[in-house]
Amino acid sequence: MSDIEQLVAQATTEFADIDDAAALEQAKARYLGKSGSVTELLKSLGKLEPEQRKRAGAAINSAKDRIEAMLNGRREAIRLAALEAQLKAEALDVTLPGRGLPTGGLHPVTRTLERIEALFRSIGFDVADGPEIEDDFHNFTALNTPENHPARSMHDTFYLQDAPGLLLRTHTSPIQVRFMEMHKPPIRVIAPGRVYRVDSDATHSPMFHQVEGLWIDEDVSFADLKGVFTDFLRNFFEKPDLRTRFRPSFFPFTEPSAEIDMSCVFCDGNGCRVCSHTGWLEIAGSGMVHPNVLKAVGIDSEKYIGFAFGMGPDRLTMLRYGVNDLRLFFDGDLRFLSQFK
Ligand code: 2U9
Repeated sequence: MSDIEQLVAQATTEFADIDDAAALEQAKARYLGKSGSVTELLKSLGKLEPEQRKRAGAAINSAKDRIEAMLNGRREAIRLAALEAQLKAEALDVTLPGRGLPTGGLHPVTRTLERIEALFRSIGFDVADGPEIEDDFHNFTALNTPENHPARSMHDTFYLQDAPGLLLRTHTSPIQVRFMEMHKPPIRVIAPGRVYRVDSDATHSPMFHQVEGLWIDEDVSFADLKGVFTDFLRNFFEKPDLRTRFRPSFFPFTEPSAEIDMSCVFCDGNGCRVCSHTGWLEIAGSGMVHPNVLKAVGIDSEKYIGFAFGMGPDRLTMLRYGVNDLRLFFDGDLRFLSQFK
């Protein structure tokens, strides 16, 4: 075998053993590089006779072409092997179940608040809000609550230590006081929001929610209160046969005042554990707005009259979903809360 053919045979075995791209390029340099064996052979052609040079040149060029072809073949094989290895390493099992997108949900009390707002909006009420830090006037004085009233004591109300006269609102009534200061009758508004009292046990939380409502006009009567509130409860609980009863009561800001009971939504009034076998559940307070309250906000109490009511959406949520501990709503335990998604 000629030197040239020997070189081709040598390259063939050498290339076949290489399975690394960088090593292959180094091997290439040994044959085709500036001082590679094939290049050296080409350089030596100059020393030959023209006839010989022609034959040897053709043979070397053919060897060079074959070595290049082998190189290209090997390069492609190495590239494919690397790709294969990568695909194997990064293999995806498309039959695995997806991880899923975690979805959030509204807090059950928020759902109740939105439901109450939608129902009252549908009969023409505005929805108002206001500050949770209130002053003495809007939380108590304007609401006909005298200086010596027990609701004002440190025992019942959170006062701000460094801001005399400021406190955490104990009801959402100050929202309506502010609304009346800014609007002329007719006024139809509900006031949902967080309120605060010094109180904490299984049925009381220092923070809880209220929704109060107010309708002021020239000829609003107690009959309107009964109609509006009974209709609201029937829609809220989706029970067209739900009944209400109004029991005389006392609040400083209404006169006359009444507690509102509704027929028990668990036994339809027949008596069960939830309603202590009475058939009735206490659900709200209400009354005709006291003339002193209208005077405090500059509304003519001779010309205008209205009703007000107040209810606890936390309790409404417990009754709607059958939850028996108020604290579950405020503990932030997702095992409980995610059931309401
Ligand atoms: C203005 C005038 C009068 C709102 C009223 C009640 C009766 C009441 C509580 C019951 C338990 C709310 O859920 S609760 O904490 N509310 O009993 N609230 S009348 O009367 C108003 C409000 C605003 C200007």
